[in-house]
Amino acid sequence: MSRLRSAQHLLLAAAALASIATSTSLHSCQEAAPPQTTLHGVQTATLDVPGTPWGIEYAAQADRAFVTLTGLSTNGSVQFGNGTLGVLDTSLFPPSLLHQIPLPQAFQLAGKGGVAVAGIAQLTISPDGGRIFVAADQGAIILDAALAIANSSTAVIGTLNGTTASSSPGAQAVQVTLTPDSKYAIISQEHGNGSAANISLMTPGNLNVVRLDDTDQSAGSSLGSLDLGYNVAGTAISPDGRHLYVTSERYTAPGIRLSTSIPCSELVPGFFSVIDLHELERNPAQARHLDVPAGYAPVRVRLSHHGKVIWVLSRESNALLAYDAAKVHSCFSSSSNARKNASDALIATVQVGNAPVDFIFVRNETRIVTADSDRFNYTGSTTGLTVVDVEMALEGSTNGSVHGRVPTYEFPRAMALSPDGQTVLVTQYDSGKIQAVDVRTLP
Ligand SMILES: *[C@@H]1O[C@H](CO)[C@@H](O)[C@H](O)[C@H]1NC(C)=O
Ligand SMILES: *[C@@H]1O[C@H](CO)[C@@H](O)[C@H](O)[C@H]1NC(C)=O
Ligand SMILES: *[C@@H]1O[C@H](CO)[C@@H](O)[C@H](O)[C@H]1NC(C)=O
Ligand SMILES: *[C@@H]1O[C@H](CO)[C@@H](O)[C@H](O)[C@H]1NC(C)=O
Ligand SMILES: *[C@@H]1O[C@H](CO)[C@@H](O)[C@H](O)[C@H]1NC(C)=O
Ligand SMILES: *[C@@H]1O[C@H](CO)[C@@H](O)[C@H](O)[C@H]1NC(C)=O
Ligand SMILES: *[C@@H]1O[C@H](CO)[C@@H](O)[C@H](O)[C@H]1NC(C)=O
Ligand SMILES: *[C@@H]1O[C@H](CO)[C@@H](O)[C@H](O)[C@H]1NC(C)=O
Ligand SMILES: *[C@@H]1O[C@H](CO)[C@@H](O)[C@H](O)[C@H]1NC(C)=O
Ligand SMILES: CC(=O)N[C@H]1CO[C@H](CO)[C@@H](O)[C@@H]1O
Repeated sequence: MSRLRSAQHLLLAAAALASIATSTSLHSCQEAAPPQTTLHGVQTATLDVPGTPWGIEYAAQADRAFVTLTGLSTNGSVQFGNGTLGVLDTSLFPPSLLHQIPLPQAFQLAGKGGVAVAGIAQLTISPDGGRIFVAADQGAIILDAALAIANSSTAVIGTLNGTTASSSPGAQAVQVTLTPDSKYAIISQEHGNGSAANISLMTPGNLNVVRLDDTDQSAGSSLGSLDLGYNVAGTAISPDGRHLYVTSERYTAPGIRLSTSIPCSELVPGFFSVIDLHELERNPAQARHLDVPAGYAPVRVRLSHHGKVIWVLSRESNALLAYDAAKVHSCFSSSSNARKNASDALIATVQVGNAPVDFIFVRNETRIVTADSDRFNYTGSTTGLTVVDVEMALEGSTNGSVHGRVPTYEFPRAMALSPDGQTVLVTQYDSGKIQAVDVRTLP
């Protein structure tokens, strides 16, 4: 039996263990995470880059990757402006920075008109590999991938600006999600159109839906938005293309952690939403099926390749959560009761390191690696990459599911897996570095 097959059997077993797994309190708020075993013998190498690297993705073109270099970090706070798209040569270990494509200044201004701080954020590559969408300000910047690789001065081909004279979908776009047919760009607006700096002015985050032009690769028009919770963050599309999952860090505006001075007792938990993708394309405001509680500050969601497990990473719980997708879906697909309570869909919780903000599947989904940012820097806490054994996690094993921690620099933030599956690149936001990890040397 293949490891993956057996993982599927274990999923069934794990479902039976659900009541045991959910009895753990790991998904409540946690300040510093317990110390982890440091893994020795994992091969890593580091590249210094200018500014604060955030989003990172491998290009469809051989031996190239893209990274957003989002601003300059001075005294621990980021000054947005002069952000670029970096083009990497990944034939080397670590990769090298070939050149930087300047991005439009108008999309990286801070504190515009009393709304949230803004800047460039993560990047997304279109399914055909031809275009790059960089989330920025209240919209996105579109680049031609081949022209960016060629360091062409015409690599930026357009922008998406959801703001009109009468309405604004948001002020802090953090991620662009493209539908599998590339007809729609869904922009996660972390803070909506209110102020991120002033809780009494804060509005819920949302998904702003943009219909991309069929013939003009550089244009699109906003269809509308779906309001969600506060600090809308990660998204994932189901393998069958029917659902979009998206995390909201909190149910209410207050209850956000901005520093260690805000204790767990003042935080509010968050959730992930299940959204009907086809309805989102027609009538965004009506597309939300269900919200599922997901610990404190859930920031990332990703699906197993078969779509049966929904994995969620909760930053203020220091936890990786696994949900049985069929159970989640049964809560809104049952004809008798449109919205049942999905809390029994949680099948595993894994204790990871401090303030995890991204995760990635490696080794054919037998391992998950989390980027533990430690962004609030508790006394005695540390950054790192936690290596999780997926089978053990789904089996409900508390002790066996974590192999240990790979040391990193400051604020590991986003990760990408090379097409050959052998290298993970991790941006280190506060250190101006990209760390390369040799996947073959992980336990
Ligand atoms: C952007 O670069 C210009 C020219 O080097 C510099 O004057 C300006 O201060 C920079 N802005 C930011 C926000 O870094
Ligand atoms: C990339 O293009 C810019 C602007 O034309 C130029 O200044 C820079 O030297 C180029 N970089 C490389 C590595 O050719
Ligand atoms: C987006 O459009 C609005 C309204 O036309 C305009 O005020 C704003 O400056 C635009 N944003 C950017 C970054 O171009
Ligand atoms: C801001 O967003 C809210 C929804 O969160 C919406 O009701 C309001 O109309 C928006 N304001 C503008 C100016 O677009
Ligand atoms: C936040 O916004 C409210 C409502 O406009 C205002 O009264 C208050 O002074 C603002 N607080 C800060 C710190 O700007
Ligand atoms: C869902 O069920 C759980 C456990 O049965 C309960 O603690 C929770 O309050 C319920 N949530 C809602 C929204 O009814
Ligand atoms: C990964 O898993 C898939 C699905 O079970 C399987 O077809 C494939 O052979 C596996 N690949 C490797 C390298 O193990
Ligand atoms: C984290 O806190 C320690 C003291 O507890 C301090 O020495 C260190 O510089 C801090 N790191 C960051 C990135 O703020
Ligand atoms: C997990 O490990 C701890 C410390 O080694 C031990 O005390 C505990 O009994 C173990 N728990 C299980 C379920 O094996
Ligand atoms: C906390 C702090 O000192 N922030 C400062 C960092 O530097 C920028 C730019 O010089 C200032 O604007 C901040 O006030």
